[in-house]
Amino acid sequence: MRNVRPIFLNRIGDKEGYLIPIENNKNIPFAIKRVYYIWNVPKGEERGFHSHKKLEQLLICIHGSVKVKVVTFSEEEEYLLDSPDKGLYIGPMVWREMMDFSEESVLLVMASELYTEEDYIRNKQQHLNLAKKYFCKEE
Ligand code: T46
Repeated sequence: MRNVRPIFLNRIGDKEGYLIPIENNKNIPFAIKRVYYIWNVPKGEERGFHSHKKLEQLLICIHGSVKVKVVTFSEEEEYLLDSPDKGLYIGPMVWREMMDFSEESVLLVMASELYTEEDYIRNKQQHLNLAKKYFCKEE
């Protein structure tokens, strides 16, 4: 799917435990300007419901699991993030919804830009219109 791809993060270590380094423009396709994490999400709660005009992000569920639904305008996919070595890259103009947070899950997100509400599209119809223009221009 355009602007979305799973990224497998190589773990280092064995019996002594694991370590995963994340390096700008090396195993992820952007430079990190911001990191945040989401946890303590009550059972049944859903988050997201927006897209971003420019922002690129990498999502990793470092504890527990979460489902992420992603939508451009013509394509829709669902990913299960259930391991610290499974990353999900989400680029611009992709609607995302996060659901089925397991108890005690922690979703870690690395972002290419500082936070600004101006980059958000929080209306689904507006997203679909803008995403159609964005992806059709690319073809
Ligand atoms: C995304 C998914 C995966 C800040 O003040 N700074 C920040 O860096 C962020 C991310 C949020 N906020 C504020 C904005 C809202 O008042 O925190 C509040 C909750 O944010 P939001 O409702 O956007 O959270 P989610 O979980 O729906 O979405 C977040 C990110 O905003 C979004 O970019 O892709 O996680």
